[in-house]
Amino acid sequence: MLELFHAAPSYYSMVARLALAEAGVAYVSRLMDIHLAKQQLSPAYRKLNPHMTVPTLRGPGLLLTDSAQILIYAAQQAAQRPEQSWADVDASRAEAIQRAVAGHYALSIETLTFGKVLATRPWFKAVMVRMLSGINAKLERDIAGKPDQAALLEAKVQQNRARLAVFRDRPAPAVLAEQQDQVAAYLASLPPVVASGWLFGARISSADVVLAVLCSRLAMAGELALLSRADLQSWWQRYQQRPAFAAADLWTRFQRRRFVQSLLEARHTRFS
Ligand SMILES: N[C@@H](CCC(=O)N[C@@H](CS)C(=O)NCC(=O)O)C(=O)O
Repeated sequence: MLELFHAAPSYYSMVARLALAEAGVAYVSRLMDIHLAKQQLSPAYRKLNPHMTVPTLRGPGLLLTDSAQILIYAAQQAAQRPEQSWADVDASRAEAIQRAVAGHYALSIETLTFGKVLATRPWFKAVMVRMLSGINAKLERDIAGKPDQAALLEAKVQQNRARLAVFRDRPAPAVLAEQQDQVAAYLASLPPVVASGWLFGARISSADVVLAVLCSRLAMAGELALLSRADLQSWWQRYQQRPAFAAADLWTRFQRRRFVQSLLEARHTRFS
């Protein structure tokens, strides 16, 4: 049986959940607390996923540590069931689909999300700076104690320094405006969608999966106005009706109670 290590409100976890739901791949849910307990930094999870991020998909002879890999795996699984296969199997469309997926992965969803939070709730900056500095202090202690893992831990420290350089040192409205421009340019680059179809024809594709998660995040961040194209708005309305959309638990608003519940549930998750 496959196990998906993921966090309820996490963007890339949602990519994995939607990809697996669209491909009809069943898995056991292993919820993680990446926010307060920070289970992604624990030595046991680090062994599973050295990037210390979610999602991770584990199964017999399978370990995928990135949502992009899980998306490819899901497309391959879908291809094995003709009634569920995605447009990705169509050689004439594969390259354009891959470009659309790569364009999505070039966006910094985290910068968009927290740029918005900080632009609208400036008090959150102190919380975020304290959190990132605290994590780095802990990682630096770990580096001293575990020289064999120093390179990976050091990479995480550098990533947090880069986050501080954006969220602490730059004005949030400028950070947000930059991300809004990038998302707008990405959305403008997508192909025109015909009524009742998906991005690349009559079947969904990997690009539809990532666009659905992007739209969910834009909705949650109050940035859905960036979806200005009428064809994409109608695509988004239709996508939300797909059974996989509900099955994948895509968050279009922050659900405080469910967030807390997921943190409690995550306490029981083991990684070995
Ligand atoms: N490239 C990775 C990115 C994963 C990622 O950044 N996940 C976030 C949650 S959406 C995470 O685990 N953050 C925790 C951390 O960076 O400590 C993927 O696509 O899986």
